[in-house]
Amino acid sequence: MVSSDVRTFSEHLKGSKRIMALLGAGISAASGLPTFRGAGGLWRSYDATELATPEAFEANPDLVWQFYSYRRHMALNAKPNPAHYALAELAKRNKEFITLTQNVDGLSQRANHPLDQLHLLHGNLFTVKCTSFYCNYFRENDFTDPIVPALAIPKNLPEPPPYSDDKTAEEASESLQNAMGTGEQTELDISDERIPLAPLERELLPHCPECKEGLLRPGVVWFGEALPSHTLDFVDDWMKEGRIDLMLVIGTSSRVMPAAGYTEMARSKGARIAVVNMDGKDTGPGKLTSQDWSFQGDAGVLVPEILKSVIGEI
Ligand code: BV8
Repeated sequence: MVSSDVRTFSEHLKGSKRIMALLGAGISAASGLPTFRGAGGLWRSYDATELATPEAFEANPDLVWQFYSYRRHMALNAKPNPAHYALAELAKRNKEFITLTQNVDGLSQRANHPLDQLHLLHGNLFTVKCTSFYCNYFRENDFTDPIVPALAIPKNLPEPPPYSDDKTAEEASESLQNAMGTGEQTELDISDERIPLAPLERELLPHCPECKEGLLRPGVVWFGEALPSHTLDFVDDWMKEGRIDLMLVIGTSSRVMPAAGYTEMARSKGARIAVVNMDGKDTGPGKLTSQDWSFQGDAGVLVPEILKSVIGEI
């Protein structure tokens, strides 16, 4: 029977050197960022995993950019939570601890996690790169929000929706404003599918300043794209260096591969597994045993708690 005993976990943690953490969207939920599956994994009426593909970008670069511009905006307005800070503190105290994050929100970086111990499996919302085949332009730490004026989060509804016979444009717009409760001039929540999104002309989207032709895209790994080879190689080499004492699996549904596969690999290198997840059923691939731990609840609360014996109060 898997344990939820913080005391036995703390004992093992204090005796552990080679530790790996795999992070998912759940660690940033406490910072107010939606997970991929939290709301059924939807963004407006789209399955987020369907927007995070090269095909979606090819077909509708404006819609995909509105999805990413919204997530950049949300991430920039979010703050790292105690779980991000706790892992950063553990990394500062143990140079043999590495964090693999599936998240692209930049919150671990903003919690001052040592960057040489933080590995981004799926890229970063704040890296952008050119999509022209022959152009290698990219830039990191692009925190401009919006990245281009056309992607600004609207503060009021676009042109009144086409009105039906029995309503004037003003009446139609008023009824939509009322439905949205957006009388005052605040940012609209464009993740709400009731907000009409105006299609954007291609030339209004971010373009490459180097080749002048290519559209820029978010520097994230889309479904169907390979993960960064330097990251995969680093993790493979780190795993080969010897036995792993502990694997922390925090806030992930462990559904996305190859990231989720690292838990089994760590287990095969002797790691005891500790899962932190709001959903007690999301315990990752493979079966947890009595040698492992499952802590159910908010990572923002639990992670600093279970690491306290080594990092002290966060
Ligand atoms: C590749 C960046 C090959 C973009 C992302 C093997 C088997 C099956 C499928 C595949 C396979 N190998 C490859 C695939 C296909 C695919 C895949 O895995 N599909 C899935 C859907 C089945 N994988 C790929 O395409 C990968 N590429 O394999 O390439 C290749 C090789 C050579 C050449 C060409 C190709 C690329 C995958 C990367 C996709 N990009 N992100 C973006 O973010 O927009 S993945 C994206 O979704 C996130 O980064 C994240 O990784 C993932 C969502 O997962 P989670 O983070 O776990 O989030 P989720 O919402 O699912 O779960 C949240 C969890 O938190 C839940 O458990 C919840 O209970 C918990 N929680 C909620 N609140 C809290 C909490 N826990 C604690 N506290 C809380 N408060």
